[in-house]
Amino acid sequence: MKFPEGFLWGGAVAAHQLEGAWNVDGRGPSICDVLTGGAHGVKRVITADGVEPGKNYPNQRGIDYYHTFREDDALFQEMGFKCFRTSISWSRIFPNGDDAEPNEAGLKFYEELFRDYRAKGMEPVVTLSHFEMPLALAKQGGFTNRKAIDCFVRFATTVMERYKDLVKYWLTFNEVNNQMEMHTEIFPYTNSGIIPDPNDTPHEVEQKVWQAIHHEFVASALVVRKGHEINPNFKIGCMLAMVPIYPATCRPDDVMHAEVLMRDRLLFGDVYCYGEYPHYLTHRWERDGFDIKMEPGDADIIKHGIVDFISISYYMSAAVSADAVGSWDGHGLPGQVRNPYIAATDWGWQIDPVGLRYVLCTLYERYRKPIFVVENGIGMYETPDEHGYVADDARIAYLRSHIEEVGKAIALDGVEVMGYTVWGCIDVISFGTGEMKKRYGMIYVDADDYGNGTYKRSRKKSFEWYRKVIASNGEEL
Ligand code: P53
Repeated sequence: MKFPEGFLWGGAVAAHQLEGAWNVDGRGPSICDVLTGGAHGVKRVITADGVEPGKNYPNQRGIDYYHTFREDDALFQEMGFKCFRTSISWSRIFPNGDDAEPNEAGLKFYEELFRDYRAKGMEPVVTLSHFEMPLALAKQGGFTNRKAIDCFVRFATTVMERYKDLVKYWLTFNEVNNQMEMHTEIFPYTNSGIIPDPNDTPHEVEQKVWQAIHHEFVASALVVRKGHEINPNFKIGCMLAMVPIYPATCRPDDVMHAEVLMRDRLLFGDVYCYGEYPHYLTHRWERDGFDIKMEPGDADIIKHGIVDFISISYYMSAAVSADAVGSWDGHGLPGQVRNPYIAATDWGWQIDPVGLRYVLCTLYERYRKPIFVVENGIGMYETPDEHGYVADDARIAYLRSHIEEVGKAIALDGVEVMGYTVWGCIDVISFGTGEMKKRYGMIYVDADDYGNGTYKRSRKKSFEWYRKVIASNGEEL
């Protein structure tokens, strides 16, 4: 298995899932600070009016990385990371989103953080928006409000200016396509700051989501353009959650159903990479009676803000049957069925390494742009021994099989892959459930779902395994 020279091996996290320190040094509350902890099958609750007494808000604590980053980074360095992906918490820089001046303490924090990555030999890969809108902006409609474009572009240009010599790789909106699950409240909320309104009909919710998406496309394109002005060497990418959708059978109705649903992912790549709305989307808006407000210059902005590369998260695949659509309960995909050929995690995520090669091929053939796998990993329940050691063989098996498929995409299919970062390389708060016990790390963190524990870090078995993978540039799997 040959990986290219300079392949960016590393790990990935997001500010809201590990920094904690939610109300220090001038930081304003963000949308994730008012999300309660849930569990598999127990939804996280959005308390957008504020913090409610007696409720558990895990993102306010994270794993306290705000205070421990130097020591944690030293562990990443020990594994030999070539890069490290994190996000900038928007409300550390603009506490309310529309403040007149940025918060210097926040800017200083990320300057120290990015300097620390560089000092430890890790190239920073920075997500600008990873479910971290300032709560104050969400209360004004989030990205449904055109004002959010200006606020986001100002935030992005402020940090791109400040870190222009420290950061080269930027990602705009994390997993922007999650919100296509429009009626699962958490997705429009975390992608776009849309606070659920119980009075909205499904059609009204959908109208809001499409409007927000349009504003995000404009914002992203402006950021790509301005970023290249700030530093022509910047590489600015989009970020898609790539869960490929397979037809449950080769029955033509199933194939067509899967094809139509895949548009909900590919439409984002189409706009980011081709610079215009695909026909199937504009047709769908017209067909279904959506009225997306656009300003005269928007099409031109989108045309001239094409991304340099595509980044993806990859965890699982899905299968759909045209027959099951009628029984759809509004969660997950319409007609989603279990794939009998593959296993699933304890959270029901279907493990499919070949699907990773499949999406790398699909995206490269369609867009011909380099692809960066910026999230891949497995969430598991884990109990360490008395030394904090976890023999996480299942994680090693998961990562190995997925890295093998990345290698095949490079060696057999000729796909240009820039790098690979393991999601939650240190245990963090799960995004979907808010749990600590859904662990992804190669480093164990002694903390539970309610913030009890010593927060001590310890190396799992996968730590040494991944160190060798990186040291051998992927040859020793
Ligand atoms: P958690 C769904 C499908 C694929 C990726 O997720 C997803 C989701 C949302 O649950 O989210 C990404 O922690 C996201 C990360 C997140 C990670 O996957 O729910 O970008 O913030 O932590 C894993 O198990």
